[in-house]
Amino acid sequence: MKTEALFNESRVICPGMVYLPSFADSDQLHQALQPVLTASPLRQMQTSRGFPMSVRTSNCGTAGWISDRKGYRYTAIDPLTEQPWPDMPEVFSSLAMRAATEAGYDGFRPDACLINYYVPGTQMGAHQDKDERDFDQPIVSVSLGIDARFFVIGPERKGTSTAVDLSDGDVVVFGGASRKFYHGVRKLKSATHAVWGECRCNLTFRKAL
Ligand SMILES: O=C(O)CCC(=O)C(=O)O
Repeated sequence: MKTEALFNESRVICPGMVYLPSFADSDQLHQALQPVLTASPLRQMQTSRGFPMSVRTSNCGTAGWISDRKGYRYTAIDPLTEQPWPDMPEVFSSLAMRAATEAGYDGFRPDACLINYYVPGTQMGAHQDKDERDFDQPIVSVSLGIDARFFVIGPERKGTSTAVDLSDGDVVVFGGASRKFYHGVRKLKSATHAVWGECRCNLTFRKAL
């Protein structure tokens, strides 16, 4: 892997992308997540090329992001349970709205929360979030559990990346110029968190529809 610059300053990672350390209440979110995962369990989705995704996922909100051989999209119905996705807990939506406002994006009202579950050894390759209708709306990404190295490249997949080491409770908001920047998560190192155990949970809030 090429060396990448490690971001260690406060707030602005790159134009439009704001880092809010220790912004989220991890215990409260952990509690609120349990009934969501009972209703719509974590599962390993397939990429459009038929490969299993590294992370397990689920969703809550009126729209849920899915991936299968037909491609990437939002659905109102969970294909696993054939029921609507569970409601987004109020503590989730209020956190996402507060974080967006804090980062300078007023009026954000998420309708989708993608839940990404990482265990040590899993990762997320560089990608853009571009399945949403309105790219003027930011994305709020909440890190819970064990640490992970998040990286952002820019509008093209190729280029120098900037890395940010994210810990439990950290939030990254990306909108404006960075809304469609390529980003991802490096392979997780082994660790254990007192509440989340040997895993990292990422909640990604979006206005999908
Ligand atoms: O896990 C993360 O911090 C990033 C998740 C992500 O990039 C995504 O869901 O699109």
